[in-house]
Amino acid sequence: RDQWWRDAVIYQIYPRSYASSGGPLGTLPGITEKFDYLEKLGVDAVWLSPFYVSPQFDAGYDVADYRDVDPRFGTLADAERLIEVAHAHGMKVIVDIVPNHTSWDHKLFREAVLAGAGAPQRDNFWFRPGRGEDGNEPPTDWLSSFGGPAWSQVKDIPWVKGTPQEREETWYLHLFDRSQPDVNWESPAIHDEFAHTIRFWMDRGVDGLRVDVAHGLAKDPALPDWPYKVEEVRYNPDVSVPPAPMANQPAVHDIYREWRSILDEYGRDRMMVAEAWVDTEEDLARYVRSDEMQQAFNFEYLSAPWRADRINALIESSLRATDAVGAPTTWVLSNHDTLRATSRLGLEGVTTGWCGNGPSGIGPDDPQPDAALGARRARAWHTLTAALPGSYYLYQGEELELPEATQLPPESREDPTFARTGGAELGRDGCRVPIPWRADAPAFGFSPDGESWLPQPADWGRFAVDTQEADPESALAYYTELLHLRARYDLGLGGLRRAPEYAGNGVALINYAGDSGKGDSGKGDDAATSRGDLLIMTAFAEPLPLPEGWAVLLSSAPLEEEGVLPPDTTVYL
Ligand code: GLO
Repeated sequence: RDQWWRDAVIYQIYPRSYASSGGPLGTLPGITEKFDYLEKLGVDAVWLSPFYVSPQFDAGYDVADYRDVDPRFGTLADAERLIEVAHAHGMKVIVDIVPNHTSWDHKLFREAVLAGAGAPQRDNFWFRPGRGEDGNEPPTDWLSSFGGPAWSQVKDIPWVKGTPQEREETWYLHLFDRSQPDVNWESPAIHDEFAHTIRFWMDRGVDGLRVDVAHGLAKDPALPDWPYKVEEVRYNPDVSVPPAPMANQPAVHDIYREWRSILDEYGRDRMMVAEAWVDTEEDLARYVRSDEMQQAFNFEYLSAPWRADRINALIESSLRATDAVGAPTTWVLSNHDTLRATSRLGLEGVTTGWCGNGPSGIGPDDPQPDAALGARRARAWHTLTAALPGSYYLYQGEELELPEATQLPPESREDPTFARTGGAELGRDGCRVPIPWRADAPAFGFSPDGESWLPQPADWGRFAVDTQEADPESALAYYTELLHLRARYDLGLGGLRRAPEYAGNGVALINYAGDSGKGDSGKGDDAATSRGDLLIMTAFAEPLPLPEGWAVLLSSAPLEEEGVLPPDTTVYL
């Protein structure tokens, strides 16, 4: 079907933490074994975080060769086999493309450095002389998203030792780790490198691309000072700063138009989804115009606090912004960069962390989440989300209600954020702990060798897939049913209307399944909403005295007490 992504349930796999066929890191053959599990769960597509050749300073988001598989994860033949098996299970495959920066081990960066100051190869990246009398201050005051300055010196790259460059004072730009030099999209060689990469994976049958740091590729060439962190000023109404010279520059859109025309050569069923941290939903919608990408992650939704009025307003405004450009809305509550939803929702006043403001991790000395509260809220919010029209992203382990690992010892942490901030920011390892598959096996069945690159909490047997498969009341059973209900009623293609008659003092939305575009989403009244420590109550009803589909009710009190539930309604919370 064309435009399969419009209502797809897309499951994010973080390869190093999903399933291993040997050793402490997850592998591609390990993932390939799990497509029966994924099919049973009811996902339509998988998105794989990077598995390309990489020195792994940023868990593979530092790519040394975009067109080959890191031997730690397998071989190119393993990737081809994974794609084939996914397709045989009726699932699409999205791979990650990392076009804002390469690894410092990428051929183009090595060539650029070793060619020496002033060589044309240097135009592929951002090399600049330093400021100050001796040139020993960074060229601008920009900050790395992982902490510290966004510039490092050529002479400090480990492999320049013993070359003429070991005395070179020139700086290079890296918005992330110093091992991740930003590429210069003004350079034709960069366009060629990524066009080649996109064709390479499309030729191997990949159905879509997730574009990392999609807001960042174009920089204001004047490189004006800007001493903030992009992530900290996003969605933060308290911070008012001039526009970022390294984010959301108009020129990024030319790049996506170029890529879209490549994708379209392969037919109308290949897609791109933008990871773009921009200020407004209107800015985000510009990435999904008809000649650019098909989707962009809705991070404002993911960054929302636990308040019915905010969540409800975001549902409306998100639908309005994407409707205006004819794109599907995406709904996402977690990924490999944010605190796991079950934990952050169990702490008052904590939102997503890292990209979406807030702490990047939760450590042993921090206030610990109320696990039961967090899991209940996460389940309620997911249930609401699964009932919305558009595409629904799940991060591995959300279906198991895995919590953030909050007790990781400092020496086990690998996220560069931890090292670059001297431990002041914990980083994202807590949401990346390997999946528990079997309660009674070493490393909970993650690897046949009983190893796991991050320690798994000792009590994770209760979250293990086999434990949950044996329990009809488990989170896994619940999410499986949820995804099947969503599919059965075609909710992803539905339209929304408000149903004040069912709202009590909350908000009720009815999804008119299959009635796409006819709902009056975005035009609803501003009915009073509840706030405070609210419960989101979600009801499915079969039969429900409503037109079709189901009702989603946001309410501050149990539905029974409010007397707003139609008779014969099954309440799943
Ligand atoms: C978010 C990515 C993140 C990477 C970063 C650098 O921005 O998903 O995990 O660390 O982008 O590539």
